[in-house]
Amino acid sequence: MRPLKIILYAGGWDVAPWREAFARHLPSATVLSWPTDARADYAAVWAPPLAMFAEQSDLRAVFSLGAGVDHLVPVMGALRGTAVVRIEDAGMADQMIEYALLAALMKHRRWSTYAAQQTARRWQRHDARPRADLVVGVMGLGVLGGAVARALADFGYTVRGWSRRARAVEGVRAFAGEGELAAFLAPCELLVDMLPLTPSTESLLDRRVLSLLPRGAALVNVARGKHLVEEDLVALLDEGHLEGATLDVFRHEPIADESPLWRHPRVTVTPHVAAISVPERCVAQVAEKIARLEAGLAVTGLVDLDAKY
Ligand code: NDP
Ligand code: OXD
Repeated sequence: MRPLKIILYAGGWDVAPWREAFARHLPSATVLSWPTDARADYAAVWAPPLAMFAEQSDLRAVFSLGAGVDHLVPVMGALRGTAVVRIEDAGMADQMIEYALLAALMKHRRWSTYAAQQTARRWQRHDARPRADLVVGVMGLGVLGGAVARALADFGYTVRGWSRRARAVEGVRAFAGEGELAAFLAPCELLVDMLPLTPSTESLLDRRVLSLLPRGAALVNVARGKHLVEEDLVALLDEGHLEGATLDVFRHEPIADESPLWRHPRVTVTPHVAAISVPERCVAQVAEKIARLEAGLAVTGLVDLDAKY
């Protein structure tokens, strides 16, 4: 391979493990920090500044250091004509499966009911439920959502999935588009959000849509905080329409001290850890894709700049 220059920009993340992974997987490449006077061949970035792309006109591809690409929206105009490639799985699907399965098991095994009974010191047994009784809806059937839906179905839950275009996922009843949203949601006792953040998914989980879930349903948001209208969620929890919510992502991260989500008794908060990018696995994938591009071959994971995912 020709000697390559790669700009590494990790936003607010610790750059050291990424730099070390590049040294292991692309030892002949020069890894640059930004700003730099050099012209790079590739950029691997998280939340990069727009000025980077005004200076770097020789980029052959820009790699997102994560699965989501909403952090690139502010610079997408400057990326027209450049291949934008995102991380596909690289160890994140297994983490998402663990998180969703944990939430599904808690719903299935009535964890919040028993927690409330413990607070009231009430000893009351409830009937066992077969796994197939629990209907789980997964919004987004892509690399991560598709893996989650399949794993929950393999475990024995009744799983339905919703995507933009019709998708076939083994063991999963598939729905597509706005027109099928209400039918998709109607029986889902647990809704797992795995959508990307785009203009069509922003604030999608509002009072209207969440009210289409059956009474007693619970929400898991492991996708993006801006999908959810947080006040509508809190109102539906307080009114008893929703039983609980497990939230990993938020409109503003970290959440403010005064946010009601921290102290709501039926909200579980985790700090954007449902699936953490593993630098070793992500960089191995980026290095493999760079080798393909250098050889004139196609790569997967290309971002559609119009659809914004
Ligand atoms: P993909 O791009 O592979 O999949 C996206 C899915 O969402 C596709 O099935 C797509 O439909 C569907 N979709 C997009 N827009 C719409 C819409 N308007 N209506 C219905 N369906 C829609 O993404 P991944 O599975 O790799 O990742 C999903 C998201 O997970 C990321 O974008 C990121 O935001 C989040 N994430 C969160 C992490 C965390 O730690 N909390 C970690 C990693 C990712 P179609 O199949 O028709 O294209
Ligand atoms: C991602 C994330 O998009 O970590 O990869 O949220």
